[in-house]
Amino acid sequence: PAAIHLKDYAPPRWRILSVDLCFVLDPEDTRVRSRLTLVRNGQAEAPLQLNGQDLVLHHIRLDDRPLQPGDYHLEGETLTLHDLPERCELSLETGIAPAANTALEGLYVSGGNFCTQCEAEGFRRITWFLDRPDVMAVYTVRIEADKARYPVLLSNGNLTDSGDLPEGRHFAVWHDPFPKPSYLFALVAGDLVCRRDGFTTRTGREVDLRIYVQRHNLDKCDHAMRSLQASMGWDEDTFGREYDLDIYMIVAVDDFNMGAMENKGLNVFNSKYVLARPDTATDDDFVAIESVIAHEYFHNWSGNRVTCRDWFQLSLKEGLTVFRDQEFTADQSLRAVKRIQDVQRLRTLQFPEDAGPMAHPVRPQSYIEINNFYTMTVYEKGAEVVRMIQTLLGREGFRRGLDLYFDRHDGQAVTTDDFVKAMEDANARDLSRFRRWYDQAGTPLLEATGTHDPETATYRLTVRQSCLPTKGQPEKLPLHIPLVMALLDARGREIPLRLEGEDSAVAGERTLELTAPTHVFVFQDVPELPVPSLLRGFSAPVNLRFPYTDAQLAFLMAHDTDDFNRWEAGQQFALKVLQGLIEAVQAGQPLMLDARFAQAFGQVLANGALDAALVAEALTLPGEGYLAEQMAVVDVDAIHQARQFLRQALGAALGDRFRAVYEATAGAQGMDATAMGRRRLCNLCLAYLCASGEAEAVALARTHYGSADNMTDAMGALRALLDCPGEARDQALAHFEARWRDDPLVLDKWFGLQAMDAAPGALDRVRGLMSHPGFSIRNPNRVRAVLGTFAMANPVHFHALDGSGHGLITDSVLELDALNPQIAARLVTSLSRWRRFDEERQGSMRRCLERIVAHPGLSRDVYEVASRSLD
Ligand code: HT7
Ligand code: ZN
Repeated sequence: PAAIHLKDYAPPRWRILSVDLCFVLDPEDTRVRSRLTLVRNGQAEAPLQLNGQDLVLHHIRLDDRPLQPGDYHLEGETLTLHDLPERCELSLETGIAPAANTALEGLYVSGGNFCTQCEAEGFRRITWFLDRPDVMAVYTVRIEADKARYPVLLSNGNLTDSGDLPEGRHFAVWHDPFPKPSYLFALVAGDLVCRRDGFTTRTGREVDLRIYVQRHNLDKCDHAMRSLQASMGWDEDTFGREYDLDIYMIVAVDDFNMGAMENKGLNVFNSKYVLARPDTATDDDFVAIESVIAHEYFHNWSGNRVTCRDWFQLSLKEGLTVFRDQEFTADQSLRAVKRIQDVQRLRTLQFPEDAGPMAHPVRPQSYIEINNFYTMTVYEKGAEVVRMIQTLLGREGFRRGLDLYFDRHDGQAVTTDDFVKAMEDANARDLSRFRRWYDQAGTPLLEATGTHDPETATYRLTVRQSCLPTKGQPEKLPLHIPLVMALLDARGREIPLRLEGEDSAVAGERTLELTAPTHVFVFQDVPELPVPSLLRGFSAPVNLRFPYTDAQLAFLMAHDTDDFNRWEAGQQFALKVLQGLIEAVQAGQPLMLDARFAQAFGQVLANGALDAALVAEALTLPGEGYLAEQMAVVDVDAIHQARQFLRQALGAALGDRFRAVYEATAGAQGMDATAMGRRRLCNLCLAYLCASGEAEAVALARTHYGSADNMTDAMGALRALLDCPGEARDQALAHFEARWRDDPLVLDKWFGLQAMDAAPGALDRVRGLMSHPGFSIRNPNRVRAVLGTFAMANPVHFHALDGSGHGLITDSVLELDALNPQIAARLVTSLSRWRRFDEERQGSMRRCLERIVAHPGLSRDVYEVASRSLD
């Protein structure tokens, strides 16, 4: 398949001013009648070329004149018409089969209801169209369907008409006054009920808010509704953005490829990000729902009102919107905890992507299948790039830039350059070097060293930036990097900072701007050797190296005035300890608990002044994936053994303290951030106690499960019991399955828990899960729960030396590819980084990738990931 390149972008040769659509819904044969008002946008001879996929063309008329096959050219996925007048109306009738659509793109059926997913290029599976984001049109949509089976008929914008039709059918007409690209089109029809509420905007307009779900889920919508209202208020207060239609609808569906979709006025959501009751959803689920609801709502401005010119600009809307949702969540809870979680996600998922064969810049240069570029780089690194602009310009400057961006480009399809230009213009700043962040792949490395001269009372901080080559980018240019830092004295106080050449010192932290390969900063009036606190709040998406001693790390763990860096010091200390243990495992030496680390760890546990959520983060050891990233050759077994040993040893050495904190935090009530923090810490203590192997701990976990009145504690107990094979664990798992077998979202948790179980026999367990009556390869949530979890969260068994784990995933990829290429391609990424492993595993993974590439009839999606991985 051919690649599409950013350098080949050309404006559309035709524009579509308005679209009238009429859907006559039928699961097997839906008819879509469309009437497009077209105007030429380029040279007179330019033909009109419309995109279409898996469509049956029934009729075609030009300005009400029926066309014959000779009047147009239909080849592959393109419908071409020559010699059209300057302005014309094209009418088409196409046939589609939603019930047979297992790819979940275009119009499909989920739970017996119709729904659509058009981003990125799904609209072309509905009708022939200029299916590209820089073609924006006004839509009027009529839907006709059987009234008993599909009582609810929805599309974008406002309802303008509805009524009954003969033979038990009915219709609805929706009009969206805002011109939009086709990827924001949506239609839903089905047997749904809605939870209604309202929101009064800051200018006093009433917005009707509706969440549509299946009837049995109506009691799980309160949290989503509150989250929506909070998001609307926050976007007005924080960024001055007000909602623009009279109605905002959300529909929850069970079969969905991603999290949710921001269609104008009619968001379609994976039900996982809508439905929640404290007994069915964990605290993490509640937080994720709030964040995804906010994300999709924020797109109304960052994505819908101002959209992308082409799909290479995807981060224009996604990076900015992730940044906005991160800020929203930070304001609803503890900012430092949110930052820690976002950075963990970036490091464990985005950094590896940026170091592997799928590495690409935030603005990619080419793709074969755009669906493969909804990546951690475009979303999360894109958000970091926006965050760095805020750090460089300050909050007020950033707000000025964003206001200018929205004013200047409202109703347009634009580029990331337009975004940066607005930031520059509103602040009279030059961000030309900063722009390289959009084009350069790879994670930069900052190597810092410090020397103190007591004679002159100066501290020299030297910082060098570099970045390893990535595919197609052998040489990296220096980037513009904000480095937020402070110097701490022996009592942990921030030393006022005065750089050479400055007249006066500034209290607290400051932002150093790195633009060259190396910088030397000389701080004056520093009487004693300070401990530097660098990259505070993770001010740039980079790896930082500074030669801290264990004592300095323990000092920062206890004293750093930046909460993020206090956590980071603990992580770096834990990393050093774990690396030592991994080496000991590899050398066959006995494993010992590092006393200084255990002491520092115990002090955090005993520090009653800290917020419980922050303590829980500090006591969570770096994950196996992050540890793997730090090794030259990944040794999954040694990593697992070392980490399990440290958990067990800490659990045993600090058992009394864990027990005391467990008792002190147990039984937290409510869904506020404080209660959630307490539950998190309580369940973490339980996990350490169980890891210690004490029989008493198993009894405690059994009681914890039995008395849990919420899903967070029930899952906390089950996770802790995973470490304790035996009757208590088996009984709890069996009880959970019986209790929740009719709730798919809860049952996904049960599937996922077992897929991540590292005990021997994992492959047979996963095979067993795949033949469980509740397993369906057609449901993306279930596939992610079983196969996604096994491949991503069970490294010891996924990378079993005999290749059985790789083989299982490969078989599943090929089976899935025929049904849902997007989900299949996601699963292939688990094999991408084969070069990181020992020879045997490399061979096994490479052979799997070769088997995939050689498979006849492979999708573009899977081909692109597998072939790039082998390159
Ligand atoms: N903008 C949405 C992306 C999305 C998507 C993309 C490809 C295929 C299916 C999809 N579903 C949703 C989601 C978002 O980032 O807000
Ligand atoms: Zn988004």
